[in-house]
Amino acid sequence: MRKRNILFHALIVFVVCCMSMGCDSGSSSSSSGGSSGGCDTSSSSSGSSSSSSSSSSSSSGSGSITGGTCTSTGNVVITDTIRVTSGTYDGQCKTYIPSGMGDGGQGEDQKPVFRVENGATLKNVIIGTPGVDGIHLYNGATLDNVTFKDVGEDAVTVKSSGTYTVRNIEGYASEDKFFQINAASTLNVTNCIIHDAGKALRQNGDTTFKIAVTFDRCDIADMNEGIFRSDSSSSTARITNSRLHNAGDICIGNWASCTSSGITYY
Ligand code: ADA
Ligand code: CA
Ligand code: CA
Repeated sequence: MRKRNILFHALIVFVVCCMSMGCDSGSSSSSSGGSSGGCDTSSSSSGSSSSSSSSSSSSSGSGSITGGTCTSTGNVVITDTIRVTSGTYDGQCKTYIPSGMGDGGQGEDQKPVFRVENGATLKNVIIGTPGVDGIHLYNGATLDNVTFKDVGEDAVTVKSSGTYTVRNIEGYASEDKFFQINAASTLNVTNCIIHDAGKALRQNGDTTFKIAVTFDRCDIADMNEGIFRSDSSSSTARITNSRLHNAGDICIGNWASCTSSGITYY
């Protein structure tokens, strides 16, 4: 969140909270296979047909860069982290708006909107304002078709070791980091749009564990610093088939290797 917008966003959240009285989706209990977003006030929105856009096929197999493809199907105000512990959680393109979970600034004590773990998948969600601490990932996970309207402290954090797949993702207005990597891990990102941030990815400062990161088909613009930053001489990063605009340095700090191919500039 850009600082000048904080008061405006606080007002908007207050109004949204008032408008959504009676729509209590704030459970912190775990959600698992086959579940879908709560606070469904539309009688026509059962099942996957309510998603305004499916992530399953639109961009696979093509060279296009679309990022997230949801158009919001409604707001869900949440008051605690939603845990996805197995299977697939389909947010049906609803906009998840945190309340009482942080202000979306640079404080490190904010809650994530979602926690996805143990190989589970989160798909078809829009993260509203404030973006708080985004989405936390543990023990391997997949994100598919996620839009961050206004990134908070950061967008996606890898919290423990594993292999992570992120596809069809986009986010805006990150004051500092988009991806934050806090454990030895493999992260493969395809079809991303990251605009207006400090850096697209940061391995946690002063850590020397190994991460292996790939970005393919990404559109990255307006980074204050650059794309990949690490202090670990054992980590690797590669970006391919992507378009950059005012994106700073591709590689910052220490890496075992940090490479690119198929890059265009606009
Ligand atoms: C900063 C902070 C870390 C951790 C990280 C994060 O790098 O120094 O302790 O909180 O942010 O996960 O956001
Ligand atoms: Ca941080
Ligand atoms: Ca964080």
